[in-house]
Amino acid sequence: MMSLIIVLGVLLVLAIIYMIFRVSNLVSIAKGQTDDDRISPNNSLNAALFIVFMILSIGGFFWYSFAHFDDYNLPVASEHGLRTDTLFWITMAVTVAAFVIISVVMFVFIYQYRYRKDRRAKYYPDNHYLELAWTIIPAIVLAVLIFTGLRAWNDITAPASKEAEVVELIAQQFAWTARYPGNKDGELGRVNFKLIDNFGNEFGLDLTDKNSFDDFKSLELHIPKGKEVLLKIRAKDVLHSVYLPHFRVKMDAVPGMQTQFKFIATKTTEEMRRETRNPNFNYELACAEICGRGHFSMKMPVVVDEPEDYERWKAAQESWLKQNPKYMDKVPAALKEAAMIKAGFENDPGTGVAKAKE
Ligand SMILES: [Cu+2]
Repeated sequence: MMSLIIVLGVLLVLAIIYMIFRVSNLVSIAKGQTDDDRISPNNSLNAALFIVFMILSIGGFFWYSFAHFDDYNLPVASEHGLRTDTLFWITMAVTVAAFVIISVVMFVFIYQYRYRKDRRAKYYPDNHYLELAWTIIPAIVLAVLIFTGLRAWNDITAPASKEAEVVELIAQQFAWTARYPGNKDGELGRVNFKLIDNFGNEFGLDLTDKNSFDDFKSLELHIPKGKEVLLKIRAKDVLHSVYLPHFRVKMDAVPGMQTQFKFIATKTTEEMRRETRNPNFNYELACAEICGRGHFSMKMPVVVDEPEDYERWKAAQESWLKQNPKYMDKVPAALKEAAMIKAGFENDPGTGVAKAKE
């Protein structure tokens, strides 16, 4: 209702402005003024206003870009991030230069060649050299930008090395969950979306696969500094997007399809706290795809540790199976013993039956 009133109000104001314009036009015709008498003064005023607009908008553009530089240019903390940042700023320099030249020429021409009674337009049909120049130069510049960008993209998205630390990120409305391959086998267990249930198996973990026994869940993304990390990304409901701004990582999470991104973090959380002089600094993973009402809150804390601290953190994590011992029922009989060991259960000496350590 309120928005309807606002829309009606705006329409009314526009109608009034139009009526004033119409009336003043009719009055000047009634006074016997010619077209030139009416057009010329307004025309010069408009032309001057274009110059004012040009100065304000280009000045505002540069002022904002410099004054808020730190708000949109976060310190970079990954290896490929340095490369993409360099490419970004080269592209920015070229496009801003073109933007400023074209804008200034456009507004100055509007002012310079505004209507004047005694001026006639010059007939200038074409100039082949000029056309060749403005076709070939941008074509070469764009080709260089695109091919260097493509080469960087191919390197960044190339397959990860065998030694890469694999972490699975699962997106759902409106939270992120990480699954680590575990402390025993270092392999992610098989998953199947049909196995996802409401009682604990949020990953859809397939317990007939022995690699799944030691997998563990984390609500914080821990990664080591200086080591390649491969994120395997999936979504359980709608499109989401993994966005790690400090690492210049962005990759969509697509339902029914695994996507991935590999990168090397170059600064630990501690180092970043010192660099930003902010003792409360924390890396963050944010969802970068409007995925529903709670999209704004869909984020995950990220911790970058020294490799030793990372290994220590990993070793301290409890396997998912140990946290959800009822799923032992789903483990095939032949694998039960292996599952007990890998999941970190201990044998109960009293009964001789293995059971979860509380
Ligand atoms: Cu999301």
